[in-house]
Amino acid sequence: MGSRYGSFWPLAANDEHHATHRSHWGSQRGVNMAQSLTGASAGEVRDDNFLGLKLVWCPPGKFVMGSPPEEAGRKDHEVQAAVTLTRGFWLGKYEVTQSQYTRVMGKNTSHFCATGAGRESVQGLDTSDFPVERVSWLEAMEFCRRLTDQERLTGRLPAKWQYTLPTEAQWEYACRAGTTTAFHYGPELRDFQANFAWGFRKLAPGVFEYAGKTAAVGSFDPNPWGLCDMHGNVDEWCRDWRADIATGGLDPESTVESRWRVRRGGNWDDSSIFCRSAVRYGARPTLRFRFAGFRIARCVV
Ligand SMILES: [Ca+2]
Repeated sequence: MGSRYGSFWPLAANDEHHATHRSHWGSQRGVNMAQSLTGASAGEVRDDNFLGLKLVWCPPGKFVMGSPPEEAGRKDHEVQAAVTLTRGFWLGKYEVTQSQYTRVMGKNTSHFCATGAGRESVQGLDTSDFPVERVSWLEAMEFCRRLTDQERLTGRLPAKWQYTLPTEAQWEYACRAGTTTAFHYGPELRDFQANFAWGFRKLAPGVFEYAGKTAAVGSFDPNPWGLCDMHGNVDEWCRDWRADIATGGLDPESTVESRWRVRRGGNWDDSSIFCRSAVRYGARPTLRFRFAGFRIARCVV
């Protein structure tokens, strides 16, 4: 695993949690599921939830968060910091789609859908698999709470595990997937690699269109762990309050209230430098943007 994923250093599997879940579920039908909630290797995919939402295993490990001073487009607040994530977690392979959001929340407030203000730009398109946007941080967390409740009722989710938003550190760790360049693809983000401004979307062989809108999730190549659209498409809410700089350390999460919650990854309307792995933006948790959606994590909290 170490050689395949470059500078990624795996830690030992968390046997303590494994054992706890086995004893709790030992006499119930969830025994096999609970035993196996710890993934085996980076990139393992599960869809063991009522949405069939695909989740990718991100193993425990260490990485350097932030960007080096020489990175093009780098901001001062992207100070590099060593991070250790002591527990593995599952992260959505894709951004949450409009159909998934509607099933859980009973509404679709997206700009780019048949009932949204941007309906003309998606006329004739089925946007079910487009990422949901115009969701606030609070609504994203409510989605996670409802999914958690539902999965606990079915016995698929042990008490210590939750669906939630990833921390900023988890997000960047998963985005990089062992890479240290500005993008998981390398030092540049090129056309046809992501949905970003001045990138182009391939509609058919030889036919290209400037996007200017969201694209169906998974329209572009995944990163080394199989995660799609970490660069561009929609900005993704993270769980943390946005601190001035990321401090690193063990399982970091900024819980000190500030004005903003963190948004990561850039969006369809950003130029490539705003889609870099290290870019850290934020917004008030009540705001909705046609630029911002989310992907979910399943982890021990
Ligand atoms: Ca994205």
